[in-house]
Amino acid sequence: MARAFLGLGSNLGDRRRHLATAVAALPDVVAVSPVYETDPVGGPEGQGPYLNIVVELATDLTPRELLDVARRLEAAAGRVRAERWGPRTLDVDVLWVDGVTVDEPDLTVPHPRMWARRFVVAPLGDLAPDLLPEGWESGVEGSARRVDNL
Ligand code: A4P
Ligand code: MG
Repeated sequence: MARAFLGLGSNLGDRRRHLATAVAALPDVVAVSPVYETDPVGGPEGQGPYLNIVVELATDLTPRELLDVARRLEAAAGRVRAERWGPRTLDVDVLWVDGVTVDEPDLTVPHPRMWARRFVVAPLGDLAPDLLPEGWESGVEGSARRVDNL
């Protein structure tokens, strides 16, 4: 059983419902972070703000199986991939699995950009402050405002 963290984000449609539906369908959930409203990082001008959360799992699933779950949930939310970092109903990223690294063309764990983004670091820090690297504040971009709980 490994501790694993997924990052979920939505900035299209009923954002809260997309997050809640995904969390309800995830296996092995042990904790859900507060909800943060965050300014979009990257992508086209003028896309709306995101709601972001991080979910902790205690799971026997491999990172590859977690990515399959993520893709299924994105498809179920009606996600259409138009442009990189473009607006989406639901994005599910595999952030971290204790003791595991993966470096494959379609799957990198830990997520390569996670420490540079406040929309990940803020909710992750609520669940697992032990994971935050020393001095993370200096390398993090974007804004995150804690709204409430899901
Ligand atoms: N992929 C590789 N490693 C992983 C992983 N650990 N978890 C591959 C999930 N996917 C991984 O992702 C592109 C490809 O990354 C997938 O096919 C998968 O095989 P995508 O979800 O199709 O497209 P994307 O999300 O637009 O691209 P990317 O590069 O994954 O973007 P990021 O880095 O995930 O950033 N701003 C705010 N405020 N909140 C957000 O949630 N999200 C993004 C997406 C940008 N800006 C944001 C937010
Ligand atoms: Mg993604």
